[in-house]
Amino acid sequence: MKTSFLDFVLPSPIVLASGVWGTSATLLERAGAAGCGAVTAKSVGPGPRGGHVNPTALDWGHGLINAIGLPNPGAEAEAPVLADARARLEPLGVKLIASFFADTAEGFGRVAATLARARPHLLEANISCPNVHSEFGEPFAASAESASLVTAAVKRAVPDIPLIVKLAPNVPAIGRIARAVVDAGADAICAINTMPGMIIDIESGQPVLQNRSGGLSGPAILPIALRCVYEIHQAVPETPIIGVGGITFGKDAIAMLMAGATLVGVGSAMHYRGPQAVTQIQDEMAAWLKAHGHAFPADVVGLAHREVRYDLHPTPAPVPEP
Ligand code: RRO
Repeated sequence: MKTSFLDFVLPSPIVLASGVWGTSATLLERAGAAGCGAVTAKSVGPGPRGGHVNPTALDWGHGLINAIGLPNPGAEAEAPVLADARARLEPLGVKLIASFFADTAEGFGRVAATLARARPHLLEANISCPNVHSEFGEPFAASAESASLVTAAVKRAVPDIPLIVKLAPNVPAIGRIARAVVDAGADAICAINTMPGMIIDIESGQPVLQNRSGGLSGPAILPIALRCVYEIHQAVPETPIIGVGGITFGKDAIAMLMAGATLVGVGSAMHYRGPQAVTQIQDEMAAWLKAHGHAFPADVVGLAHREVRYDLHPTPAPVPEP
C-alpha cells in the first residue's frame, strides 16, 4: 500500500484527518501504528482557546455534526508536542501534518513559523473551519482571493515545508479556489472540511448544538466530498489531493482515489468502527485492489475521469407496455 505523495513515500495512503485524535503525541503515534501513512494533528492557532460549550458533537443518524470551536493550546505550547510526535512517528515511516489556523493571512504565516520549529513533514493551512463564523466571519476558503492571500503568506513565512491547504465544500466552484491556492504556492490540497448544517430537537424546538450550527461529517457527506475532489482534480490535475469526507469502508476510499485523490483521510470512521477503522479500511482497500488486478493504490487514481461508458453498466430490459 506504499504511496508517493510530493517527495515522500508513505507506508499507506490513509491519513488521520485533523481533529479526530487531538494534538497529543501518544494518540498521533497510535494512529500511525494502526496503519496511517500520515497523521494530522488538531488545528492550532495563535493562542490558547477553550472552544465552544457542550453539546459540541452529535451522531444524528446519517453522520456526525460538530461545533467543537477550535479548542487548542496555541502554537507555542503545541510546537514541542509536535516535535515529540514527529520523533515517535519517525521509526514507523509515518509523516506528521501540522494543521493550523489564524484570523488574518499574516497570522497564518506567524503560526506556521512557530509550528515549523517542530519540523513537521507537512503543514496544513485550515482555512475552512465552519464553526467560528460569528467570531471570525466568512472562512478564507469562501473566496479565491482570500484563500490565495493566506497561502502566499504561509509560503513566505515557511518556504521549506510543503503546504497543504484545506478547502471547504460549500462554495459554488471549488476548482477555481483550488487553482487560486495552487497558483499562490500550495503544494497539495486537502478536501473537504465538514459541511455546514444544523440538527434541531423538535421537543425543545432548539438546535441541539450550543453553537446552533455545526459541520457535518460521516457517510452523509461522501458524495459531496467525491464531487469536490473530482472537480479539484480537473482544475489542478498536477496537484496531489488528500480526499476526506465520509470514508467509512475500503470501497469509499477506492471511490475517492478514482475521483482523483492521492491519499484518503479518515475521521468519523473512528467513531463508527473504533480505532481499528484504519486497519480495516486498509485491509479492505488492499483486498479490492488485489481482486481487480491492481498492484498499488496509485493505479486507480483519477479513473473516474475517463469518458463515461454507459455500456459498462448493464442495460435493464425494456418494460413491456401493459
Ligand atoms: O474545531 C472545530 O469545531 C472544527 C474545525 Br477547526 C474544523 O476545521 N472542522 C470542523 O468540523 N470542526
